[in-house]
Amino acid sequence: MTAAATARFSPRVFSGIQPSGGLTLGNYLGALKRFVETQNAGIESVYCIVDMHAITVWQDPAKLRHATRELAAGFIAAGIDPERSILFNQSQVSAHVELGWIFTCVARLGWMNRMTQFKDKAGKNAEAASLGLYAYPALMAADILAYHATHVPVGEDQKQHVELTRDIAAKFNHDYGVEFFPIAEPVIEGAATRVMSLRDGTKKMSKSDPSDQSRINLTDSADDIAQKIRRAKTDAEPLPEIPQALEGRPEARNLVNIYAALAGVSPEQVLADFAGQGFAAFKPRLAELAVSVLAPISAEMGRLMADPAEIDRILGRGAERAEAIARPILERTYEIVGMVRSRRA
Ligand code: AQP
Repeated sequence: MTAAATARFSPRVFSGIQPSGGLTLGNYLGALKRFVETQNAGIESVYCIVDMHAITVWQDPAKLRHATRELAAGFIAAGIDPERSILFNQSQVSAHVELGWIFTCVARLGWMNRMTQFKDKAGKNAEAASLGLYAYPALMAADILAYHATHVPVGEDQKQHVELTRDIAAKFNHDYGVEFFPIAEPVIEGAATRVMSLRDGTKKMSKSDPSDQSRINLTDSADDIAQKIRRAKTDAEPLPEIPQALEGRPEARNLVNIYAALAGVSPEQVLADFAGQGFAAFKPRLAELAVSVLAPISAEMGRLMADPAEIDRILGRGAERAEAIARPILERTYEIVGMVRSRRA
């Protein structure tokens, strides 16, 4: 963010994940792992399980409840401390939806028509997609701006939505002659900003991909992880010496990037260690590494999921803390827009 656009806002991070299925390695490397780093760097962080976004595509209610709790367990198992960070589910803080409506009235149809994720998710049958799926980015802008968040760590796929959030904030500030909302910055860093499907290196690894073989789930057993990596699509060439030589080899590049992100090293370093070796040698090492990182997270998720009441308590407490930040910002927004607010609290 430019210094001018955010100078008067203290740094605050907001990010969210949808409980639209189990967590994938893509969510872990592109989001969760980085959330933990941000929290540990001491930056005030608000993390949201965006259940209202999840229902833009129909969700089975029992599965949605389970996925929400499992996602909370995933956040905590990955290292989010609900005392230091604020962790809650979106539907418990109505400020998101209220501000979302105001932003639905600020955002322009032309802007929404350019959102590539809607085109990808709605596919050829856009007429049958929900209105919510189309309007989703306005709610996402509200998620971020209800906290006056200045930084939004996301994977590459969400960059366009954070840019739309900036446009909405700027238009609101301009239309009402205020400097009320910060122009939040997407933070897209690391070797795994876009983890690709194990079956198709040109497609994002996604929790809603119909093929379970396309992704590694955080709840997969060690055997499943090893088997999925063994079967991952690759080519017959050995690994090259430099990342540039992976051009035109999306599957190979993906596995190298995954290795680098899991090991916390650069892709250059991975290739320095594996150049000249084929996938028969590389895949077992990658599987071993993935299991060593994910097995403790998966075990901790299992332990937390044994006590859903405690998870609900954590989410409830997080929602109260989130509300305490978002409600005054929303009330001020109502005032700016010209709503009469005469009800006694
Ligand atoms: N493959 C990925 N690589 C890197 N980052 C990723 N993220 C998701 N997939 C990858 C990041 O995870 C965060 C949460 O994403 P989300 O669940 O809110 O929505 P999404 O991006 O639509 O993720 P999915 O897994 O593809 O969900 P479905 O299948 O429900 O659409 C975001 O920061 C995202 O960038």
